[in-house]
Amino acid sequence: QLEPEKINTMSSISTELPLNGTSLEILNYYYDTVVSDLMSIYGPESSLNPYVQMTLSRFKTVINYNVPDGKKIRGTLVIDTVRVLSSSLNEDLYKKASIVAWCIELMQSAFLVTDDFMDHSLTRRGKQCWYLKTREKEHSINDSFYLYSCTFILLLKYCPESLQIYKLFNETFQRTVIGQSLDVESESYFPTIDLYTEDYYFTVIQWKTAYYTIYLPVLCGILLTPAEHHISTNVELEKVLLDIGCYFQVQDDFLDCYGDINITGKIGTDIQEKKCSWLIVQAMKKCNNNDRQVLIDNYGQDNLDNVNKVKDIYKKLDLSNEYKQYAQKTYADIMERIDKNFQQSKILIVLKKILNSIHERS
Ligand code: GPP
Ligand code: MG
Ligand code: MG
Ligand code: MG
Repeated sequence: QLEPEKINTMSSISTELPLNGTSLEILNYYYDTVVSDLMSIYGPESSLNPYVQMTLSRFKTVINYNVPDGKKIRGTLVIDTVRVLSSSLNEDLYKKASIVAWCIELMQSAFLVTDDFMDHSLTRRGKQCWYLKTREKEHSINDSFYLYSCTFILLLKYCPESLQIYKLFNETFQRTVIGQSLDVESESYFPTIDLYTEDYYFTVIQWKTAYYTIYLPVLCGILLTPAEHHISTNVELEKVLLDIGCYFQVQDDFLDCYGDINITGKIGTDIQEKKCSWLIVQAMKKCNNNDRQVLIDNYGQDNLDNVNKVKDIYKKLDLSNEYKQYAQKTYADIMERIDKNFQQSKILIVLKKILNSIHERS
């Protein structure tokens, strides 16, 4: 049974488009439009087969539980990009950008519903994971399909002319699925955890996280801005966006072990799940033979004692400090590349804004 008080209805959003508000306020303004479009796609409620109506109403609950409560980093990034690049901002463009932004948030929620099931997680955004809320866990697979299918309904309605955006969504979706497969199959490619490599790690996170988290929103923002301001996408831009995305996932791996659950809203499972996480890759680089054996014996076991033994080694190796150094260096390196390569372009403002907001997050 769902707890009604936990279902977000976003009832406090403004009734007028907050043109001078933050990108998040603009995004939130269009939430009701998105939900009502999705609910009326098969015709008015009165003419609908009652069973289908019942199901759509259940899917409304799925959307309200899984979509609106996140930080919406990806969604706001689309609007931020459009705001920086376009000099002829109008209500139509804001609406289009916001709908595309919600499409990314819908895709993200589809990923999270499935990811939490696959990772045996318990909480997400401070609430129980969706697969623990459905009558049977397996129903969440279909709910994830539903959430993803919403993106194409909305893209077709609001961007019928943009084949490029469809292609980008589809390709990004598949890249993420490939990344997720690498993530969950790490154990079959590397029989013991001391064989996990940094090269493998960065391949996994680029594919499972960086494309959909940073590359997709910024590219959507670029594709949505009128042609006269068009930024040509180039190899260096792609590299910087993906590297920011990888930094984001390294941080996510760090927070899986060291984050405050009240802030992250999720309880980490990377150690139990034997993930090829940034922390274990660093631990393997730094540890002595004794520590290595303790890690091999205890990593990947769903038991608090085993997990604590792994955490003790992380502490002994001072991995939080290792992370701090990595974060400072990565931030400085990417900032330098942004300054060097994008001085002539408005995209510089977007890139610095994303990098700074990620660098500051906890
Ligand atoms: C982040 O991994 C990657 C995803 C959420 C992509 C999932 C892709 C699918 C095709 C299902 P994570 O497990 O570290 O994220 P979190 O820490 O938020 O659970
Ligand atoms: Mg997960
Ligand atoms: Mg995962
Ligand atoms: Mg994680």
